[in-house]
Formats: sequence, C-alpha cells, structure tokens
Amino acid sequence: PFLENVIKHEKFMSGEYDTSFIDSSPELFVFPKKKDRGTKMLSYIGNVTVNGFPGIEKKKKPVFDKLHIPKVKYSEPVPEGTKQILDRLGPEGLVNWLKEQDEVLLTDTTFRDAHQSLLATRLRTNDIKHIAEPTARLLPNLFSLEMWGGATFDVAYRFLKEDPWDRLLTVRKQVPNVLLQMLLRASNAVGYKNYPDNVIEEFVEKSAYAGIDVFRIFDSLNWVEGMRPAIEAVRKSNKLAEAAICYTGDILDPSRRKYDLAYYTNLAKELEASGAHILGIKDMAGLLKPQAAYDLISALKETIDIPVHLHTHDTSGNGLFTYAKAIEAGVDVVDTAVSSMAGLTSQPSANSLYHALQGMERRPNIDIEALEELSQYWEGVRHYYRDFESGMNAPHSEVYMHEMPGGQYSNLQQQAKGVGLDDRWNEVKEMYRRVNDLFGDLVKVTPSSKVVGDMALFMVQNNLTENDIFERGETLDFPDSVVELFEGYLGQPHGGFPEKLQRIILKGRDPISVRPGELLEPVDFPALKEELFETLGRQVTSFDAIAHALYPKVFLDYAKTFEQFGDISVLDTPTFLYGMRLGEEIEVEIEQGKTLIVKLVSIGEPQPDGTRVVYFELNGQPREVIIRDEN
Ligand code: 3PY
Ligand code: ZN
Repeated sequence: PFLENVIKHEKFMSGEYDTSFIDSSPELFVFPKKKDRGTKMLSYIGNVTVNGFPGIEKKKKPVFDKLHIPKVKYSEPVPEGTKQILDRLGPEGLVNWLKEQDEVLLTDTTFRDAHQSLLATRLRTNDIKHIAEPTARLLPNLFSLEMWGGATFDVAYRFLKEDPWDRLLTVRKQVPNVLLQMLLRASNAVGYKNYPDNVIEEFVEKSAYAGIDVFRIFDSLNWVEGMRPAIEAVRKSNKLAEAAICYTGDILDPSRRKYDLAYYTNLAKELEASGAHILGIKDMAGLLKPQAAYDLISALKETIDIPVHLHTHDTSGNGLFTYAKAIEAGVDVVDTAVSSMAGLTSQPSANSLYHALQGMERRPNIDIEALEELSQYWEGVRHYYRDFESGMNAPHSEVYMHEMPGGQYSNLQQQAKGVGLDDRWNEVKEMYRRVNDLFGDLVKVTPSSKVVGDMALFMVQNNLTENDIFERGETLDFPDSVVELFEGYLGQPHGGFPEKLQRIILKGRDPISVRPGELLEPVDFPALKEELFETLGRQVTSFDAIAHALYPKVFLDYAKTFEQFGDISVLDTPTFLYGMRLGEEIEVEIEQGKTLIVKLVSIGEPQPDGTRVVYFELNGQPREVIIRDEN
C-alpha cells in the first residue's frame, strides 16, 4: 500500500518531487483499511439478506431439505474410464475404441446443458463439487461428462460471481476417469461474437491444459470456415475435436428444402475432411423428429467414417423416441441428463432411456441404481434455483413452431422480464419465429439465436411488424447484435442474407464476407497481463487474461466484486441466493480445514443515509457490517 500511495501521489505523477517528498507527505502513510475475509463475507451475506438476489423475488430464505449425497468408498481407487483410454491411445485410438463398442454410449450433461436449459445457467460450482466425485465413481462407463462451456462461462463471472476456471480445475481433480467435455462456439469461443484467431487458440490451449478432453465445436450459422481455427487448435492440443452440425428445420417436410438431408450429409463430409474426430449432431431446439433421426443417422453412417454423437433437447417430449430411432440407426453416443435434471428444455433422461431400451441390443451399460441416487441429489439442488425455472411444466410441441433452442428458453425469458415484457412472453415466442422467417430462415443457436431473440424483443417492445421494418427501417435503431450479424461479423449463413433487409439494417455500410477472425487485431496477451496487473493490483493468470479478452467489462465487474466480498463461491447456495434468517447459524468452509461459524443476530433500522447496520456473530464474536438498503 505504501508504494501504491507513492505511485498514485499527485506530486509523484507530475514529477514534482525531490528528496524531501516522503518526509513532507504524511498522507503517504495513510493506508486504506483492508477488510479481512470474514468481514467481506459478512458484507455479502448482509447485502443479499437486505437487498435480495437479482432475478429472485425477495422473500425470507426458505427451508430446504438436506441434500442426498450417495455413499461411495472414497478410500478405493476411482474406476478407470474413457479418460485413461484417451491418455493411453490418443484421440485416434479413442475413436477406434468407440467404433468397436456395440452398445450406445452416454454423455451426461447435468453439469452444463441441463441447468443452462432449465435454470438459466445459474448452477454454482458449490453444488457440483459435492457430487463430482460420487458421479465419477458411480458412472465410470460414461463416454463423457459435459460440464463446461456454452453459457456457463460468462454466467459464472456475471451472475454467480465465481471463476469458471476453478470449476473446471475442481471437476478435473474429482473426475480423473471420464472425458470432460465442453461446448465451444467455434470463433465465438464462449462468447457472443467472433474473436481474433489467437484468442481462440489461447482459449483452447488453456482449456485443454486445465482439463477439457472433448471440444464440441459448432458455428452458429453452420459455417465450416468459421470452425476451422477451433478444430485445428483442438487437434494441436491432442484432444478430441467433435465438430457439430446444428440441426434446424425438418428434413421430413417437403416444403422446407433449405436444410434437407443432402445439406447435412454434405456438411458432414466437409467436417470430416477438416479434421473432426467425431461428428456431433447438435439438435439444440429438439426439432429432430424420430423418423428424421433414423434417416439422418443412417445417411451419415453411410457417408462418413467417424463416430456420430447426437445431442437433443426434450422440449417436445419426443426426445427418447428420437434417441431410440437414432440408436437403431447406429448412432455411437447420445446426450442425456440425470433424471431430475432432464426432460422439458433439457436433455432426455438417462434413467428413462435405460429402461426404454430393455430387451434391445444396444442398451447402455450404466448403473441404474446409481442414476437414481444421483437423481435424488439433483432433485434437492434444483429446489434452490426454483426462481430461475421457466415455468414450463409439460412438453411443448410449440417448439416445432418457434424453434427456440432449449438453452435459450429460460434465458430469453429472463431477458424479457428484464425489459418489462414478462406478460407478453407468448408474443415474444411467436415473434421469434417471425424474425426467423424475416431473416431468411437461419440456423438459430448461440449467438445467432440471441440475435433473433434480441430482434424479437425489440419488435415486441416497440410494437413493430415486418412491414414497419421495411417501411420505416431507415429510422429505426436496430439492436447492435442485429447490425453485427448482417455486417457478417458472425460469419455467413447458408444461402446468404436477404439483401433488401440487409441494406435496410446496414444503412449504407458494406458487409464483410471473409472470416471475421482474419480482420480482427490479435490480442497481445503479455501486454494485457501487464495492464491487468496494474488495474487489479495483483498477479494475473492466463485464465484471467483470456476472460478479459472475451468480455472485459464482465471480468472487471467480477474482479471488483471479488475485491469487495472475497471468495463467495464457498457459501452454500441457499445462503448465496437468499442470505440468512434471523437467528440462523451457518458453517462456511473458507478453505480446507478452516471453517467460519456465522450467526445473523439482527438487522438495524434504516438510517437517514440509506444504510442499515447488520449484526452478526462470527465464530462467537460480535461483528457489525453496514449495508446500503437498495429497496
Ligand atoms: C450454447 O451455445 O450455449 C448452447 O447451448 C447452444 O445450444
Ligand atoms: Zn443443447
């Protein structure tokens, strides 16, 4: 702090100092009072108790049941799994092993897509870390555990105020046997726009280093050009490149020829040729109907030689039927979630699939009792996050109309709430489809789906129709994401952009047609680290630098919150989301073997300056924190 005071002193900065500077400047010895870890944490708890948590209706903290943690023998070695096969045989060896399996293999998505799709991505590492090792021990036959990427990365910093890299490192340590899988939006990394190529390379390299084995890579417009740098970076890291085609439209519908069977088989050939180890079919909205799945997988099996991995969402309620037909057609791996986190906008249930395939040859080799136990755990955890549920509680076959990705449903609903459109949600969904048609029938998946969502919100909010766009488009201030899409900054859609609309949206500017990554200035990571060192006043890791390169503001806000409240990821989720009840006592393990005992004693009346004093006991000692009452 002394040196900091010197460097920041006016005289020092302007160069007006001599040898008496230190003696004649007593203010150099005034140091800001550093709050200790305990007080920082109490400030957080006091704050959330008084002000609530964004997105949760303010109420007294509910009482939740104790979580069911399955009993496993921690003293025994963790059974070996696909990770050991990859480590021993490399990506090609693993692919050959996969092709030799008779039964269908499963990827469990509970740690990633399931909660992204059911709970607006709000699941915290704290709830994963208690179940990661039991999962590794109970389900060693999984093909992979999808546990990272997609929206989980920015949501961790933005809303959960925790570091997503810690999640990856924690799960890797606890799951040494199963391949860890992430969802990578190709040149959009885990963000919502294209990044310079060297950011993608750095991101892949560091993710592989921190524990990711399988990278499911997709481009939000199915533009293969946009996927190449990511595929190459994964191959360079000696990990598995699963290049995915996003499924849209309906190959069974003769009136929709834009995305027909030939479109998919041609793309698959291109991706195989570009170095993919596995082909992913990413049915992000759950539009792939059972017979379409049979036709598609059968055609792919005839066209390409690499394994096929199918991902769907159960929004329509037809997910298991789709999987049964895909399995009959020879699909190698399918994505499921543990039952209590499955169904609806999430993946189909692993538990149900196991039973559905009884008597069939390719039934997965998985421990159903273990799945039931894990399901009990997740049922308990899911209650914590009930305010983030979408309210959908039955299959929605309307998904075939709006075509909204499962992972977007609850998130867009939160976004709509945020701009005051909660009671016009049905209109937003319908407009989503109309925007798709207006945009020329796009592949809709992050970030192209976000652009369609932004435009739908914009049109509903401003009561605009398609006609208004064509007639008054010049006077409208379109959302930035819409302008960027039509400028070509998310890549090129199949069949091009509708030209008239593009001219209106770009207001005379020219679009680009090359890969955006070629035009973007590379990020100078060493310089960025130095800059961040100055800004944050602490050592900066490569992980921090990548996060800043992806979303500077989100990362800096997170760093500020960390400075203010310390590491709040250690709090249990009910306390993190709801604070404490008067008289309640909780234990917080701030590091291994070091536990704080916190009791909320009372909350003072509001002061004239808008603050309240919150009275705690910390390890039996009275502590007060001052909280700004924002109600
Ligand atoms: C994501 O990109 O986050 C998705 O889950 C897309 O389906
Ligand atoms: Zn998905």
